[in-house]
Amino acid sequence: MKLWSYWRSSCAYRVRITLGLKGLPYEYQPVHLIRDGGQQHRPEFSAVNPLRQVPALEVDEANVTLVQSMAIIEYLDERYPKPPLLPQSALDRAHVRALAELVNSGIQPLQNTSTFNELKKHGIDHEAWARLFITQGLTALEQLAAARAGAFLFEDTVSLADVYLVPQLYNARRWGVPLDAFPSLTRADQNAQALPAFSEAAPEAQVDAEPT
Ligand SMILES: N[C@@H](CCC(=O)N[C@@H](CS)C(=O)NCC(=O)O)C(=O)O
Repeated sequence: MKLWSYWRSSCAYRVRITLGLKGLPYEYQPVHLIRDGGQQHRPEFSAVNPLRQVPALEVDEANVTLVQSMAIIEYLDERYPKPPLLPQSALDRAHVRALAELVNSGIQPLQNTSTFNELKKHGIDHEAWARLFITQGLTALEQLAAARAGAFLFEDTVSLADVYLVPQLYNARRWGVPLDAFPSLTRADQNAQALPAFSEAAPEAQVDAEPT
């Protein structure tokens, strides 16, 4: 398999974690989201993903390239079911998907590179914007998760929710969001980061990582 990725992309980070959890080897194809005006805008990449975003994953069947982290991760979970990323019951699966979706559609799009570029054009402080929406989102995530959180965001087993949480907390730290008010989130993050699939997927561990 081949993963189009950028070391600091939280969305590609989710797929890297999943590939690690499933024990799947892959080729890493860097797409620099800043350099040259953003390599995601090159025709060879927009042919892969018309929305010009990483991740994209070329899978090893039917010469297909998948886009959208949720679709990619659910595909990997269905095709390589061990360890499962979703719980047994339909109700629990809905809860775990809601936790992941809160990050996927409720936080990350508001702190995306293209969003920041537009804010800058309008003279808006994108860092304050990022802190505001990440804080609001994580506050909601803590409330939604707390009752059923354990060692991980859903009970005591790694799930899709942790795959979305850890990269989002990486971004929160990057933009200086205080995390003291989110004990369920930080506990799950700490336990997940102790696992090789998470530490090996970390931005700083990627071949295209840059000094910060
Ligand atoms: N919903 C998409 C979002 C993908 C996305 O926003 N990717 C970001 C990096 S995390 C990106 O490539 N941004 C490029 C840009 O905004 O120009 C997914 O989960 O895959």
